[in-house]
Amino acid sequence: MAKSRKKSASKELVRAGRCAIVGRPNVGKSTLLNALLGQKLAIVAQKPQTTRTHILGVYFSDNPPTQIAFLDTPGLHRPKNALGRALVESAKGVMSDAEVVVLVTDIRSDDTPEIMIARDAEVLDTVIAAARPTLLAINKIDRVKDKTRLFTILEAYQEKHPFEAFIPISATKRSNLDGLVNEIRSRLPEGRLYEDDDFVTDRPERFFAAELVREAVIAYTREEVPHSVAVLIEKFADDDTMVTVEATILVEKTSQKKIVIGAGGLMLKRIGTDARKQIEEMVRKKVFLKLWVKVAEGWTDNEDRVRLVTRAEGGGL
Ligand SMILES: Nc1nc2c(ncn2[C@@H]2O[C@H](COP(=O)(O)OP(=O)(O)OP(=O)(O)O)[C@@H](O)[C@H]2O)c(=O)[nH]1
Ligand SMILES: [Mg+2]
Repeated sequence: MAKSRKKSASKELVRAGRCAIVGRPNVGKSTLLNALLGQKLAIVAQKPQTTRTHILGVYFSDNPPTQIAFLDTPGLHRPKNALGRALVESAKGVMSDAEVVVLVTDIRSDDTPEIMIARDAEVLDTVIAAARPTLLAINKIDRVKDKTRLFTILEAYQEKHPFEAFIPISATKRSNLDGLVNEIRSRLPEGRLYEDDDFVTDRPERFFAAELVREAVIAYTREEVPHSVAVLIEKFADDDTMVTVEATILVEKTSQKKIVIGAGGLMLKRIGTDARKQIEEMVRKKVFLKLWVKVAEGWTDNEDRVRLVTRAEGGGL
């Protein structure tokens, strides 16, 4: 996927590097990636454990010249099955390769420092073990009226780990994202990562098509269903005028299949309509989307199936 950008002459040298975005599930990592890039790459949901694999989004700026390879990662949590273990391993792997780590946490209006530290205890351990320069981004500050409370929170986190900077942000309101980018940039080496300033991501459109179908399923379902869904692309055919996508929605139980299809197929129709519109926005063409629902009993605890489902191309079981 490419995006055109204005170019301007600058005397400053380019700084470039990889930046891992890590944190608990649902703190807003994917929302942050999308906000930083100004385009939707990663799917977002109100429910935890949405992101299943790392997603690259490259940020470029001419002023000052910067290339940051942001890597959104699955939420760090205590895994309960093979899928959970794959998610956590993926996030840890990305961290070990990054020049800078941004630990994202979120805040609610009545959170005390103690509550926040307790919620992040495992994540803090993981970040400490990664031993990388780490910035702390406190997200969702739009939910906090009294911002002076942030000082005691910062102190509590600083006691746990020597964070290099502390940046309160709101990913949805795009508050202070420049501040975050500046803090990351100043810690990156001089040089370039990419020759092509239009490069945004390395995964194919079919991967994002699968993700957009999954996002629609997650939006319409509850409880264990979002965690039990995988989407496999069977066909992705792009011709001059339209794109044909055929995908299988995989669930773990017959009862879940019934929920996803819905009475008279109504639910599947809504999922299909939403996903089709999103895919059309991505490919900027008309899309013909055909969906099936299949049961793969207990796939989330089967290492081989998890590997197939979380791999980059978005398809093929
Ligand atoms: N109020 C508020 N909500 C936010 C903000 N950023 C994200 N959210 C919401 O938080 C929820 C989770 O966002 P995601 O971006 O999917 O979170 P994530 O950290 O990627 O979650 P996983 O992929 O499950 O690890 C969504 O409902 C977002 O709209 C913010 O700045 N303010
Ligand atoms: Mg995510």
